[in-house]
Amino acid sequence: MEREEDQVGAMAQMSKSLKYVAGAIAASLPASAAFAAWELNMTVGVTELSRDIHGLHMLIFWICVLIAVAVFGMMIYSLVKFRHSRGAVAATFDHSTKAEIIWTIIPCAILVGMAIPAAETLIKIEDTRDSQLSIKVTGYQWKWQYEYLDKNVRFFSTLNREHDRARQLKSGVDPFSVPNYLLEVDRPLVVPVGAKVRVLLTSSDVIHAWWVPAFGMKKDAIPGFVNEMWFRADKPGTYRGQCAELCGRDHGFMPVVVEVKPQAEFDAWLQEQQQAGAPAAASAAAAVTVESAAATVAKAE
Ligand SMILES: [Cu+2]
Repeated sequence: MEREEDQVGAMAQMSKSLKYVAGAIAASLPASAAFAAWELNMTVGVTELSRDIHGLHMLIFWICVLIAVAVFGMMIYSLVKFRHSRGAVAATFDHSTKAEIIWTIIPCAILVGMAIPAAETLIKIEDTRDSQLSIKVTGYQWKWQYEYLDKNVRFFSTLNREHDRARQLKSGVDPFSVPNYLLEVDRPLVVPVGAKVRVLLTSSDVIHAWWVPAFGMKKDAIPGFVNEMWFRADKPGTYRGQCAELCGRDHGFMPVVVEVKPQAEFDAWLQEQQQAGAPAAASAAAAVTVESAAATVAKAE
């Protein structure tokens, strides 16, 4: 009797742990818009690269479908047509140069046919030349820092406070009542529409990965290294993503939000940021001047 109870207890314990494991797996899955809508296919996205990547993905997919239909069709046909009950007799030859040539040339041609468009897209992805804007993105545990190079604008982007509160255990806030739950920040990255934006990725602590699914691009931010990527968004809007590298305890709480604005609105925003940051920059410059003056005085003494 006691044993039975033990068993029941152990089973209950096991199903509880299974629930935790399932919960952990569910929590670690990316909460992208595509996933939320239960779409099976990749999303097309809003950038030149994401469309190219989607086009390449569909091309390779249909080539694979054709191969599968041809190979399985031939197999099923042969199995049915040449079955033993219909008196089929196995061939006796053990080598065919002709067959070997055919089954070498056809797959090679298919692979070359796939490699050409794939290489074209890969080269395009790596080509960061002629960008209109360069932004340095630094990953921190657990936030992002954006620096507009040569524009004197730099800020941190952190998980929105309301969302941070909602995620706390016993916060009393129903996460389902929070729009874009855990995909909202205090200060989003702002970029102009139609501009080629070069992103320089690095990290100050551990490996992170900057990812916006609608842009089709994801790259690691590694301490001590600078990775490069680019995107050109052709539709204004707000695009959301997440850190895609298991970077520590709060890995799930460092979202990426990008606002794509028309050029004029972006210029106004940039100017506003520059003005807001100007006093700090000026005082920093003044501090440097004072320091160097002090050093000169010290040297003279
Ligand atoms: Cu991270």
